[in-house]
Amino acid sequence: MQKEIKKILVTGALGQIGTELTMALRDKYGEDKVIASDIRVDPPKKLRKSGLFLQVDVTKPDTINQVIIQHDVDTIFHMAAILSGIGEKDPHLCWNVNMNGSINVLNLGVKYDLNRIIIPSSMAVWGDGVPAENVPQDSVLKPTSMYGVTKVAGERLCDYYVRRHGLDCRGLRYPGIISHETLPGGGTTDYAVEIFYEAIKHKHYTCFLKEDTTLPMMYMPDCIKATMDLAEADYDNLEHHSDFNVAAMSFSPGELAEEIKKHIPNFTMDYRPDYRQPIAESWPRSIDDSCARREWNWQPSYNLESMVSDMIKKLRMKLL
Ligand code: NAD
Ligand code: AKB
Repeated sequence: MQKEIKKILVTGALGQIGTELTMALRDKYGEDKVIASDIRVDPPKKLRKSGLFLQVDVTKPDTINQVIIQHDVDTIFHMAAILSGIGEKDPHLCWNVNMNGSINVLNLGVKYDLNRIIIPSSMAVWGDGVPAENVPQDSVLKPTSMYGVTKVAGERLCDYYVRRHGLDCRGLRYPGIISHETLPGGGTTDYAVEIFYEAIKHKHYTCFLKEDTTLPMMYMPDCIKATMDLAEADYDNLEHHSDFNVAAMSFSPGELAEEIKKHIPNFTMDYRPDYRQPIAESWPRSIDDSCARREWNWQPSYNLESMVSDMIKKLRMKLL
């Protein structure tokens, strides 16, 4: 029988996903059951007021070790990472945080026989040799970015710890995540968040990807649901562990701009592709997530239309 989740540590809790995940975990398990941590020490008020926040650098195993012992942590949601854009500018930092951070968390998982560890992966695991449409669960993994290299190695590492140590480690390959609470942290899909801020504030956005670059994307409520549902899924039903494909919608910058124009008719967009264009071109246009649907009943709630409408409503309340 699977053990209940009792005390959670979230690493990278000040990031785009970590901030909203921490609040959702506190709602579900109780405010005193979820410790937020990050290398940064500037938590937003909501996160600071709702529970404990600690500074933890995941490249330093002693600091994680101390938190596990002092607070009786049994489950880690490991969200600390360096994303694709910053990773290409500083590949060494990307390798250090993503690989050493993950192996530190996994080693402590074995040392303290932790209940469960959730480590996200990304669509960045794909590169040369995959079909552009409906890339299957089990496919060739030849990423061309340093971030992608660390994500493939991270998945293989987690599955190794499952097999070798019997550690319950789970992960999903998020597509680009769109949200209105915390700005994204330096990825290739960040345009799909920045565009909303600029459309509402200035009615214009200069996009760093080409107009027709279609990528898989997901709205934050679905990302949080996927992460928490996978964490609670019955272990015996899981054939995969660290590398679940998950999908929700796919669109290009041009298609996103057209959808935004339905709400902001005078919005305009131009295109100035930069170093992130080749990264985006190395990723597939759409993803087959049938294994996640079969093994833990994954199903997204938002499509392009409902995501855009909700983003504009929420950001108008925040910005105007
Ligand atoms: P983010 O960049 O917004 O946040 C990462 C957080 O990690 C930041 O708050 C940063 O301060 C922290 N951090 C960096 N170095 C650290 C260190 N040494 N020790 C502790 N904390 C450190 O990232 P995110 O978007 O929230 O991503 C969370 C996870 O989801 C990552 O594994 C990422 O690869 C994955 N993912 C995200 C997306 C997306 O679109 N946001 C898509 C696919 C996968
Ligand atoms: C990035 O663009 O780096 C992330 C990701 C898809 O992993 N959003």
